[in-house]
Amino acid sequence: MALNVGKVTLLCGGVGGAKLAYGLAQIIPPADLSIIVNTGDDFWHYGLRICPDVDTVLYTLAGIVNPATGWGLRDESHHVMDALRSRFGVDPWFQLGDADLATHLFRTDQLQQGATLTELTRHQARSLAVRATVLPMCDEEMPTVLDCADEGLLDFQTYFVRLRQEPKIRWIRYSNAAKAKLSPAVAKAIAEADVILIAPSNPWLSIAPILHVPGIQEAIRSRNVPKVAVSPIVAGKAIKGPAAQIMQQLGIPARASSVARYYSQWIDGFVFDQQDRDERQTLSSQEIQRSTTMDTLMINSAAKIRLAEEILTWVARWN
Ligand code: FO1
Repeated sequence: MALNVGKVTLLCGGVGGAKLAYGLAQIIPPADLSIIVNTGDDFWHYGLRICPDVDTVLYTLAGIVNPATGWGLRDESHHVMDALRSRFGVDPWFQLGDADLATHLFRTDQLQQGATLTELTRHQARSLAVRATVLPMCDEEMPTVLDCADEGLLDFQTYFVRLRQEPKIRWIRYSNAAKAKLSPAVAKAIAEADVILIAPSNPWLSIAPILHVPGIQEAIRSRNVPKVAVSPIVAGKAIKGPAAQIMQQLGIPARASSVARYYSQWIDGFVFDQQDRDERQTLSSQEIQRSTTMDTLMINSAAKIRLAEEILTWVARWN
């Protein structure tokens, strides 16, 4: 089903957000879809610039993502990581597949030649025949840093992958935000959107970094169009990853309504999962004007497309 709701701009993180991006890409013309992707997870590793969420979104839209993990490439080999381990005794705790390494080599080389992340991501998208506009949240490095109870300050991937999200988070820093700028491409995607969506990504690790790019909150608030977030919390648990555990550590009740309240200053609609009908009743229309329930679990391609359709059909009825 093709839906005519105009231009849609999605804010998203990696695996979970990419699923909704995929659903949207199947039902709206590519020229009408922009995806602003978190780059707070990005880091330098073996001298290479790695942008996990941007790559996850691109690989997902291109249909070449590893279905078992939701990140990396399908049918991937790992000769380089194996050689690092066997020849040099290095622990390849962050697994970079051989073909995926080509992405990081290309990106690093382009950055060193003076390309911006936005420009080279456009190049990457073109090479993968991805026609939707995929935008890094900004061109500057803005690493998310976790302040943890026992370990102190940890960079994102050390916390997330190396330490398996076990450290107890005390605080999250969206570092370098003061030096980041709203890129013209991100400003345009927000200014021209007829609908702004927030994917069911981790609010504190994936969406908050985007919202900390200077000027982006004002840009979103200034738009008088439907602005809708989809809950990443279902029945008190995160669909994927440590969102619920982080909420508890930060003293926030691990409930979908907490996420709705966190987003309430930017959005006017919230999608709860169908399992959270009771939870929805706890949210007043003063807090968020509109809310609804849907099956948000996106367990296969059909479910991703169905959720995208239901969200856009819902907002199309607002006027
Ligand atoms: N996640 C893991 O749990 N282990 C890995 O070794 C790993 C490698 C990796 C390589 C490239 C890439 O684009 C993503 C990768 N991820 C890996 C996923 C990534 O760490 C996280 O899922 C995101 O940063 C959170 O959105």
